[in-house]
Amino acid sequence: MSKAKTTDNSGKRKPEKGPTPAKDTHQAAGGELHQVAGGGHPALTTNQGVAFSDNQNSLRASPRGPTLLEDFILREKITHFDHERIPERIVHARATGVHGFFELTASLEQYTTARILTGVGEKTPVFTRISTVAGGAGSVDTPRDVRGFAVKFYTREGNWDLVGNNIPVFFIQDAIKFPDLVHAVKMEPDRGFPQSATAHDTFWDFISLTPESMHMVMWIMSDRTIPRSLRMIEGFGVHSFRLINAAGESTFVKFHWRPKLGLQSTIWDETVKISGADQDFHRRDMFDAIAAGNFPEWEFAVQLFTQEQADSFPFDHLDATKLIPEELVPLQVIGRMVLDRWPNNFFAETEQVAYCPANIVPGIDFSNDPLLQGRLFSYLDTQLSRLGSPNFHQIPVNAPKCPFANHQRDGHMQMAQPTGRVAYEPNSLSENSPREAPKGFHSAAVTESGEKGRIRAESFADHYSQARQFYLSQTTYEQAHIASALVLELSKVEHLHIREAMVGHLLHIEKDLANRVADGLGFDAMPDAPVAAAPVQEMAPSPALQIIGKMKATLAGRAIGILIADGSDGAAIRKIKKAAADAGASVKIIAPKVGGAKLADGTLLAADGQLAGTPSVLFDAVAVILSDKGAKALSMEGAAIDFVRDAFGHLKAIAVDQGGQALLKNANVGQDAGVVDVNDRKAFIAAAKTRQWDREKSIRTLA
Ligand code: HDE
Repeated sequence: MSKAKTTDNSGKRKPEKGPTPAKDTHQAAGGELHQVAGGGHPALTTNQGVAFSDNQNSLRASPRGPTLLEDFILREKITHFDHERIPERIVHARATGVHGFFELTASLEQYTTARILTGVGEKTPVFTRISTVAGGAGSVDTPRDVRGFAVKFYTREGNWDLVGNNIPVFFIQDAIKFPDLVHAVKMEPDRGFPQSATAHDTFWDFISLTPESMHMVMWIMSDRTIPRSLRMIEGFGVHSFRLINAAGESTFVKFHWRPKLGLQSTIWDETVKISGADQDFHRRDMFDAIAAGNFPEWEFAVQLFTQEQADSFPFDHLDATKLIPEELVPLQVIGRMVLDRWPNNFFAETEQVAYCPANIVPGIDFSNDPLLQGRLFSYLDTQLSRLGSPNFHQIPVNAPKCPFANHQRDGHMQMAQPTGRVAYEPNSLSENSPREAPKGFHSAAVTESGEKGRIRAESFADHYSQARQFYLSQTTYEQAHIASALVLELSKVEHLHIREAMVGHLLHIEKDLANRVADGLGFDAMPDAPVAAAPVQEMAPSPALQIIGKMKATLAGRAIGILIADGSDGAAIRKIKKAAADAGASVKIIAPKVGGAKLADGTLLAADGQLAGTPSVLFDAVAVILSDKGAKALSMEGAAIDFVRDAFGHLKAIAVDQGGQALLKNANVGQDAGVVDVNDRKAFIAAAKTRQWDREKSIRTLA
């Protein structure tokens, strides 16, 4: 068999077109390549810069004899390899990181001195890392899980890290519970599974004994935790922060990211199948989008409120299990973030980036949220163990892009070489050593009073009102998904008393929900509700909490798959492909063989994906264009049957010609408004922009 075209004689792949803008750089930073290997390649050297001549064989005493300890090339290479991994993040290990910029569009000068929030039109570089929480670094992209949404702004006044999630509330109110929460959700310690799932006993045991988590439970059981794309999630700073203006006055603020592409999630069954079809579904989606120049973008918005307003809220904004409904305090859009550059190296950047909620800049300050207060300690501590040195701020992805100077010295892996005698302040020996800056960081002048103690504030006692508000704010489709998710998760819980305890909590949230879940679990009788620490308040529904209401009718950022086989109609394929591409979708041709299919006119159309490896779960809508013969052949093909059945089952639009229709029939796929003739491209594009929600009740039993 001949070698692939991208392979040269040395067996190395030639660099292909991708989103990586940087040139391949293999030499150590600052090093000059002094030796050349021929053909323009730099010489392979040891880390001491010694070029070597053989990278295939270790040094042996004789051709079939023992390997010699003196082989410094082998030892250096293996030793470095043995130390390639660093401790993985205890949470948020699996992630996608991307560079980009933030641009301010409206000034908050009235509220803050922070330049990042006052310099309209200024572009600030950012590095954004979006993660799952529970799974390890090698776990799949698509479990049911919260997504971390961490942004490092390299501002002119120092690094500001906004380390948030795609859900605006959290499980617990006090940082002291975090290790318990994480131990409960992670794989169970005796058996080592499940790898990244909440559907197991220890998680629900902890949750059922932690009523404050009920609001978050509603969010994680919603489709927010099974997003279609990382480009289609919201981000939230979660906690209240403070802004401080030039007069020293402070205003509370919550930070929000809103995706330009709108919100979109998957269907549970779809997510399960995506996890098998493409473990890197989200990372690949981001990589491909950036390579294609479709840079993901988010609006940056704030909710601003005063202490007086806060005092009037029917909840405590310092409690991270509560959100401030947009209807109560509207969002003001003040900027945008565009992610436009894939990292040069995953390890150097996405793995080594060290976020810390304590990284803030003058003009921004913390609130007393006890969860935030605990986080201010945790992140620096974890980076010390993960990155192994207090000098991790010198790693390029972590280093500020503004000047920084102080008297900290030495430590593991110190890269800086400070000059002079002085490493202390005050001093009289140096004229240019760093000094305090009067306009530097000031904390808000806040009066604190009250009794010292391990006390949970009374105002934190209401655990159900916002959970109820969230559930009642959803569309009926979304409510059904929440109920079904609870049934599925609790069905995997072995201990009956845990299932019962959970349904007991649901009684406080919404009786109908409790009934649906109790029924779905096959309960004979309704368990008792636990005693609530505070009465459940009736709050006005907030439509802003829906996903469906925030989906955008667009094909931008979405993908359409066209299934073809030998004998398919080339003109029909071209027309539907053009219509989809014109509407902003990315389009892929799928055929039984990756080499392509011989169309009716005799031409060969290469495929972008082979049928068995490219199921319809990877697309937002599909077209099936087949000759009668092709339809007959594919009707015998499990992957083709699954392709159309799943597309229908996942509520997607399907365009068909006569052959496509025959495949649908043989797969027992029904007909509805979302199944359209391939010639009615307008109808197909319109249907492809949404999901066929009404179809669901005819194909799936929801709780
Ligand atoms: Fe984190 N969290 N967290 N967290 N968190 C970490 O820091 C922690 C919390 C969040 O892409 C760790 O560098 C405590 C809330 C994100 O690198 C660790 C508490 C929110 C990321 C840590 C919380 C988050 C982390 C693990 C309770 C949303 C990934 C590795 C007080 C507002 C950042 C690391 C990245 C990572 C501690 C709760 C978001 C152990 C103690 C609430 C997005 O320091």
